[in-house]
This record gives sequence, C-alpha cells and structure tokens, in this order.
Amino acid sequence: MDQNDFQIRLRHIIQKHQKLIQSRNVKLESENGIYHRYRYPVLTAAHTPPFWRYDMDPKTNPLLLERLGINSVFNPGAIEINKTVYLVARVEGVDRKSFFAVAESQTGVDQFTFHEHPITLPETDDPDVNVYDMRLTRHEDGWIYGVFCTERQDPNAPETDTSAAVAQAGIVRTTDLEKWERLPNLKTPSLQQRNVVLHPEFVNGQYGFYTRPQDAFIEAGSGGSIGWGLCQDIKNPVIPKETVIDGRIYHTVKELKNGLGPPPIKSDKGWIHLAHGVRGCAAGLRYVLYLFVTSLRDPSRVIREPGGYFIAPQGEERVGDVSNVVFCNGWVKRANGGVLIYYGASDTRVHVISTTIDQLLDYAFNTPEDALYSEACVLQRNDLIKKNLNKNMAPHANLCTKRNI
Ligand code: M1P
Repeated sequence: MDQNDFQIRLRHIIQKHQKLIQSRNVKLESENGIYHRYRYPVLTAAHTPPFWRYDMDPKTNPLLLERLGINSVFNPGAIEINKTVYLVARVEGVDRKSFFAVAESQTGVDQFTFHEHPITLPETDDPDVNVYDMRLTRHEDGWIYGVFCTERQDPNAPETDTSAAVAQAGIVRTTDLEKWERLPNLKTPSLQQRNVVLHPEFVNGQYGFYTRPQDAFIEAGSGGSIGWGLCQDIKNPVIPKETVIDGRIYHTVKELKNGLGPPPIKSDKGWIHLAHGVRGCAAGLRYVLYLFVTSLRDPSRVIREPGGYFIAPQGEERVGDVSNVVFCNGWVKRANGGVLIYYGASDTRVHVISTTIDQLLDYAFNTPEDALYSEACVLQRNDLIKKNLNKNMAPHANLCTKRNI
C-alpha cells in the first residue's frame, strides 16, 4: 500500500466511525405500553475510537492492519451528571480481557462517544485478571462508587484445570469519572461474588450491599440468589452476615440463578429494582430481566414482584457471543420522570429502552404475581378476559376470537 492508499483508507475508517457515532436512533412503537425499544444499539465494538485499535503510523503499520481489535461492548453502568448520560461500559478486546471505558451522550439514546482513554483501574495487591459489569452508585456520602466483578484464576484448582476462576466484588470511587480510587475488595461469607450493588443511602448508619453469593464460578450451587448485607466501613469493606432477599424459584424466570442489576431507583412507593433471572434449556442458559420493589423503610424487604419477565431478548438481541442473554447493570432516572434502561444483548452490544417512573410503578403494582401453576395461570388469565368481556370494556375485542362451541 503506498502513502496515498494508506491515507485514503485511514480517512475512510475515521469517516465511517464518525458517521456511526453521529447517527440518530429511532424510537420504535411500544409493543406492551410499558417501554419503548430503539431500532439501533447505542454502543457496539465499532463505536470504540479507531485509534484504540489501529496503529496509524505508516512507518510502523504500512499495511494499516488492526493491531488491538475490540470484540464487544456491553453491560454498562450508567449515571447522569449535569444532564449528560455517562455509560461505563464493559469493553472486551479480542484477547478476551474486559476493561472499563466511559462514553457519553446528551440524548441518552444515541450519539454515545467514548472518552479518549479507557479507565486505568488502580489495582489491589492481588491484581485482577479480568474486570466487568460495573454498577455506578451515587451514594449519599458524596462519592460515586463503582462496584464490579474482579476475576482471577482459582489458586486451589488442580494444575490441569486452567479455567477454574474466583469472582469477587471490586470497589472504586470517584467524583468525576476521571480519577478513580481503589478500595479493598468486598469480603463476604460467600466463596464467590458477582452482581454486587451498593445501595445509594445509608441503612442504619451503614453501607448496604445487594450481593449474589455463589459456590462456583458459573454454577451458583447453594447460592445464586439476591442477598443483602451491611458493612460498617467502606474503606475496610466486610459484610459479616448475608441474607437472601429474593430467592430462586422452580419454573419461574429465576429458576437457576438471579442477580441484581443497577442500583435501585427511589420512588414514593418504594425502591424499584431491576434484576436478571436465568433458566436452563436445551439451547443453554436464557437470561431475562425482571422487576421488583422493596420497602422504603427497609430496602431489603421485597414488597412487590410482578410475575414473569420485564424484558427478554428479541430479534438481533438474541444473537451474540453468549446468545439469548439480556443483562442490565445501568439505568438513569431523568428530571422529567423518564427512565432510560441500558442492557447488554448476548454479551455483544448495548441497547436502550425508555420508560417512566409512572409506567414502572404501574407495571410493578398491577401486574399479577407469578401464579406458579399452569391451572392457576389460566384462572388468572380468565379473570382478565371475564372482566374485559363483561364490562364490554373493549367492544371490538371479540372480533379477535371465535365463540366457544
Ligand atoms: O454471560 C451472561 C452473563 O453471565 C454473568 O452473569 P451471572 O453471574 O448472573 O451468571 C456475567 O458474566 C455477565 O457479565 C454476563 O452477561
């Protein structure tokens, strides 16, 4: 490639990236009245700046080859600061290692642009091999905390086992998303932790953490539910006692395991939580998102849990590195009562849905609970049908059916 071709191709790479990050999203018609999906993902591997991937010096890269490829961008933490939405995304290189990087947008639904450099995360004495899924909590103590999963090889695994891993909760804090202070990893009574979330307010003068205890790295074992514990000193974070607050239940969306998503949003009716529930099937694990509400007086007490999933993978969301997964660890409540929910699709890209606090509360308090048995589910549905037909609520509704013989 001569100098001219090199420059033409480089310009093309940069212009293509520019076009992508300047493109607008399209709000789609709501299919359920609860939220709106958007046509395009808000972050993908292609959104990462080309200068993170290419050596742009014709002397050292005369063929203009990609040197450090990016595989995927997913599962971001989210926060709004001065009307700008910031995502701290999980960016995964082609070497499988994840790191964190900040992208920002004024609209929150499109034009997300990465900051110049990814986050250089300070280490503890025992360095992380892999880090992912940061939850951002604006705490009433004045700091913005990032709680993430830190993973390393299991030191107790037999020498022949090169994949056994230990996952723990790492903690950083910042005031500007630029300078990050690393605190010690959270200590809990469990062997492994993932999906740990810091509650935004003090509870009985202590820091409250939602946890997800598990025995092994992939299998939850005796853990796998959403737990809760209090910690006295955030600089020496220890949870002496962990209690399950939202357990796994047979033949529900959270049969195999579950884990809390972003920090809860406070509303006048309770703390609104979004979580992921996992079930196993012939195609592997299926991850969906579900919602529940906890008490304002005691954020560890579930007061309402609608049955079923809130959102499940759809269309292209179903396909990716780990297919059939939606996973959320970031949402923002906007000043007008709107809520933007960011979710990773199949461990590959980030999508957004928009809704409002009113819609979430209506959904939470008026959607029936899981009736747990097929027969009970039919009765539940028949109640709805009877109500609609008796009261002639929807005069055109019976056009959709034939009368029973
Ligand atoms: O691959 C699906 C998800 O698996 C893990 O979540 P959990 O601990 O609940 O199984 C995480 O690695 C998450 O990042 C990933 O999206």
